[in-house]
Amino acid sequence: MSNRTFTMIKPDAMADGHAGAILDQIIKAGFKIVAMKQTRLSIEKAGEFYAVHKERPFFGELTEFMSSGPIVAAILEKENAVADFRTLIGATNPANAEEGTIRKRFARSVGENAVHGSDSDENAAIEGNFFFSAFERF
Ligand code: DAT
Ligand code: MG
Repeated sequence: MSNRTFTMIKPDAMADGHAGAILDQIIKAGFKIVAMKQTRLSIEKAGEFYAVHKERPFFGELTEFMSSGPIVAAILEKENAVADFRTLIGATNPANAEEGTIRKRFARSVGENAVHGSDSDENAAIEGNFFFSAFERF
């Protein structure tokens, strides 16, 4: 069990002006920000990040959406980070997300669902390395 996870504030939440409120909720939940940047994914980079989903029917929609505007990428630290962060963000589809979760509060839809959260310690490390250099995530 690692103490780090990786998140993105997705283009919908950025465009809707929710970045500040989302970061506030993350910090108040006890996560420390290890590294953070605002950036933008090309459609190719979005495809690389979500390569595990490339055979899914929504892959084109997903990569188009994720490259449609700026995002905030961050590495977060907390005991039990991966599982606790998944609980904090709620279900993939905001319609099924618990009341008070980030996706329930801020997501538009299953496709435009406000935030990413890593699903395993291994992926948290891979995803953090995708955006941040060794020096940035020290
Ligand atoms: P999560 O982001 O909760 O880990 P996932 O890994 O299954 O969910 O899917 C990655 C992203 O793909 C998800 O955040 C939004 C998009 N997505 C998933 N299922 C979808 C669907 N049925 N229709 C459209 N987009 C979908
Ligand atoms: Mg996932």
